[in-house]
Amino acid sequence: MKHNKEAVGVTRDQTIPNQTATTPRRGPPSISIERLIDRLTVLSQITATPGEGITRLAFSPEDKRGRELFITWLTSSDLSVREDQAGNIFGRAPGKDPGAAPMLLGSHLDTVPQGGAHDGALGCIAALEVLTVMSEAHLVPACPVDVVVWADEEGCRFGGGFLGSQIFTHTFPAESLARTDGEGVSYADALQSWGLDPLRVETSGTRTRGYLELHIEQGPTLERLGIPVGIVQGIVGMVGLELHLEGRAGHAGTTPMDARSDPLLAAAEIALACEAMAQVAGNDTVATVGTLRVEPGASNVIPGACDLSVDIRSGSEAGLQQAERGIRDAIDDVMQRRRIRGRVNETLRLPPIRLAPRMQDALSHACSRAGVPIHRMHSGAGHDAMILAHVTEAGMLFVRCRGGVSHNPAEYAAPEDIRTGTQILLDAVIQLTDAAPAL
Ligand code: HGY
Ligand code: MN
Ligand code: MN
Repeated sequence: MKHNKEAVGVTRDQTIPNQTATTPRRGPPSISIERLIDRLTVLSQITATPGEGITRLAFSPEDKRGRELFITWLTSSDLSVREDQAGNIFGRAPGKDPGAAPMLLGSHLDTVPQGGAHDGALGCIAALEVLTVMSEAHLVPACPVDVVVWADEEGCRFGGGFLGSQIFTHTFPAESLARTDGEGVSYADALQSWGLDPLRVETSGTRTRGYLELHIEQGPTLERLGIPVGIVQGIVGMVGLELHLEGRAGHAGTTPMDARSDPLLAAAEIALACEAMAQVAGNDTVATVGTLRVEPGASNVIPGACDLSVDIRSGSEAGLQQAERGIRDAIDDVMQRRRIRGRVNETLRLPPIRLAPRMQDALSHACSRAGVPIHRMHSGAGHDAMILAHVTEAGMLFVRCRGGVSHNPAEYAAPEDIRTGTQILLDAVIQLTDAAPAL
């Protein structure tokens, strides 16, 4: 299937020509944008919600089919494939010294419900394209290079997320394996049903030379600046909470308003408090109630219980703490005033992190050589790179996406931007792995 050539509508004069004249080193070989877009298109057809976006929730049949397809591509590119006990997939090019610490390039294939075709998938397919082109050009890295598919990055099914990369880096809270999805299936059950035992992940996993991830920006900055790619300097910190609120179910018609303990109204006040506390914390602090489940869920029954999620993020630890404190205080106040019982569970706590200067520099040199403006920026989205950053030098390259839209079927990145981003990733990998022509 040929990719559509719909442009993003950015005219050349909007881009900021690169000022730094560097002596052009022979550029990297050319990636195949046709192969990359075809793979992205074929993969996007694996979804639980055809016609309504991409849905491949972690450890679902669709996730399994997407992974199996990707494994056929890894194998057909002569990469040796292995899967660890957390469900992470590694496709390896051995390099000149197969015993050296590997360079990792990756992202994720699981999606949010009714998401887009690029979030995660683009990074995996671009990483594979990089290794494929290096092999076709007989460019041999000094060390092994792994294309990595991290398991359950999104965390939509069990809450939290970053399961695979956290288990790989031994930063996953083991008690989270008991968390269950909407059907009562636990993380541990889901992993076990795939024959996986995350507590047996081998310890050698954290010996790595570095990590790079290409990802759509999922925000409007690059499009607004008219720049195709951005180099990520840092990623926001995140706190995830899950609230279970209990009141008293009752008859919608016969229960006077002043005799009610309605958990849904408590949830409504809490959601508004999240908005207010994020605004008070300012800067780039955000807070979101993304899920709400009401029981028993009938129009003539006052809700007896409800469950809701709270997602808090900030580029600063102080902003994150301030927003979380304000939201927790509001939760306590609302529950007391409305005679609501319940509990607040933490599903995720990740500090804001800075990405490695060495990775940023490799990406910016590659931008220079490609004649592409160098734009350093922060990420409001969480990524596996923020987990890898705890054990190795991690870097990220963003690709412009139309309208900044993501976690939405309308998510889209133009082929020419994908080509630019993948070429820059390729050049950075050649630099970072001292790749040289095969003798
Ligand atoms: O939630 C995030 O920022 C990412 O999409 N997992
Ligand atoms: Mn996502
Ligand atoms: Mn993602």
